Amino acid sequence: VARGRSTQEPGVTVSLWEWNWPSIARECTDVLGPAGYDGVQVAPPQNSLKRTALGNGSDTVLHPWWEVYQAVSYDLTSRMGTEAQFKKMVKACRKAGVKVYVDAVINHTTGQGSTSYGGVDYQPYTYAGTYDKGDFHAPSGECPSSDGGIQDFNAKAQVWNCNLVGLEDLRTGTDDVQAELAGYLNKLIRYGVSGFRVDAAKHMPQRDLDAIYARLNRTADGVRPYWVLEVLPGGPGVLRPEAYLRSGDVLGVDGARQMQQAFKSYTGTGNVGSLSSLEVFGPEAGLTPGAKTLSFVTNHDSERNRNDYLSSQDGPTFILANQWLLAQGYGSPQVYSSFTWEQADASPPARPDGRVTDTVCGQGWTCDHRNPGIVAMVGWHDYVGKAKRANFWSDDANVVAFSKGNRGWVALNNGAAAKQVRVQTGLPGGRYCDVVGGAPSAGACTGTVVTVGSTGFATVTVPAKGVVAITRASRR
Ligand code: LM2
Ligand code: CA
Repeated sequence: VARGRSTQEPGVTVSLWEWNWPSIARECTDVLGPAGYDGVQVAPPQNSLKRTALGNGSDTVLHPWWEVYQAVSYDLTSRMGTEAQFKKMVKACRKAGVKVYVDAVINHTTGQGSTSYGGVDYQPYTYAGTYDKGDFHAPSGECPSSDGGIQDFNAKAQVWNCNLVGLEDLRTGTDDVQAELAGYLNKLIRYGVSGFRVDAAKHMPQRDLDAIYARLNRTADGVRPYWVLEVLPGGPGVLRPEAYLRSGDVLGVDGARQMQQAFKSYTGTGNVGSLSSLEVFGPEAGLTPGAKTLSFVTNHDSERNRNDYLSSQDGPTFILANQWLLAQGYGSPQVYSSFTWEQADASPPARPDGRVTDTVCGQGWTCDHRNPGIVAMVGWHDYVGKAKRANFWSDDANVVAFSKGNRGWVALNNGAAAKQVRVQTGLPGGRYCDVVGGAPSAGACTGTVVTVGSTGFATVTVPAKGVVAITRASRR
C-alpha cells in the first residue's frame, strides 16, 4: 500500500495513558504546548467493557486498567470521558500546537462481561448495531486452534485468526469489518486526530492493516495519518516487526529492552549498568530504522515488567534514560506519564463507577513529562534536529558525551558519582549555559557555565545520574 510521502512523522510525544479527556485538554494548554511537545498519545477512547463483578481467585480490582482494551462499540463514551469531552480535548490540544494520537483497538472486541461504559449491552460475538458472529474468525471456523485461542505464537494462522487472551478476534479481512473500523478511525480524524497506535497489530495480517489504512482520510493538517503498529518482537518471518515496516512504523520494543539492559537500575540485581554500550543504537544494534520507529523507555505494558524494562519506579535512572533517548534522537521519542500503581491490575484513580478522575500530579499520578530535566531535553532534541551525532566519547562505563553536528553538545552520567570529563564538543569557542541544570538569562547563566576553548575542547563535571547540555543558542 502506498503510505504516501506526506505522512507526518511525529516529533517528541507524550503518552498520557488513561488520563481523562478534560485533564489532557488542560495539560495540552498549560504544559505540553509551552514545553514544546509535538503530540500526545491517548488511551483507547472507544466504548469498552465495564465490569460489574470481580472474577475468581486473586482478582481484587473491579475496574482494572485493561477494561479499555475490550472494545464494545465505537461510540466515544469511555472511562476517560464522553464524546463531547473527547472532541473538546482534541480541539484544545490542537490549539496549543499539540497533535493527538489515538490507541486504536481494532483487532478484537471483548473477552468477558456484558455491560459497557457507553451503556450498550452485548453477548459473546453479538454487538447490536456493530457486529455479529459472521464478523469474527472463531465462530466462522477460521481459527485453527482447538479452543479458539492463540496457543502457538509462532503459527501465523493462529496469531492472526485466533483469540488473543480470549478477546474475540475480528475478521479484519472482510469488507464489512474494514468499513466499520475505518468509519471509527475516520470519525476520530474528523475530530482532529493525527494518527494511531495500532493495538495488537501483530495479530492482523499486513494486508488487512493496509486495506484499513487505505480507507483513511487525510488529517486536519492535510497529510496521511501517522500509523504505528504494535508488533512485539519474536516469531518467524512475517510475524516479525521488520515484516510490518512495509505497512507502517513500529513500536521500538527491542530498543526499550536494550535501554533497560544498559541502564540496569532494577533494584536487587546488583548491576550498575553500562551506558556506554549504547554507543551503537539503531539498525546496527538489531533495531528497526529510526525513521520508522516510535521509540520509548516504557509504555503501559512494559512498565509492568520491571525485569525487562525501565519504569518510573526506577526514579532518577528512568528520568536519565528518557533524557538519553531524547539526546540520541533515535526514532520519534515518546515520554510516558500515567497513574502510580503497585499491583499489575491496578485501576487509575477513579469514581466507584470506574470513570477516571481528574489528574493530580503527585497524588496517584506520576507526571514525568513535566520533569524540568526532561522538558529541557525535549527542547535540546528539537533544537539539534537531524544533525548527525559526532564527537562521541565515553569512559567505557557509565559516562557518554557527544555533539549533534555543531548544533549542540551533551554529556550524560549514569554513574553514582559526579565525573569530570575533558572532551571535544564540536562547538565554537565561547561560554555556554547548561540548559538542563539551569538556563541562559540576561547575558548570564542560572546554572553551570561550560567554557569551550578555541579548539572545541571543554572540561565539564557531569553530575551523578545527571546531564549537562548546551546548544549554539545557549552561548553567552
Ligand atoms: C495489547 N497489545 O497488543 C495491549 O498493549 C495490551 O495491554 C492488551 O492486553 C492486549 N494487547 C489486548 O488489547 C491487556 C492486558 C490483558 C487483558 C487485555 C484485555 O494486558 O491482561 O486481558 O488487555 O482487557 C484481560 C485479562 C485476561 C483475560 C482477558 C479477556 O487479564 O486474563 O483473558 O482480559 O477476558 C482470559
Ligand atoms: Ca486478528
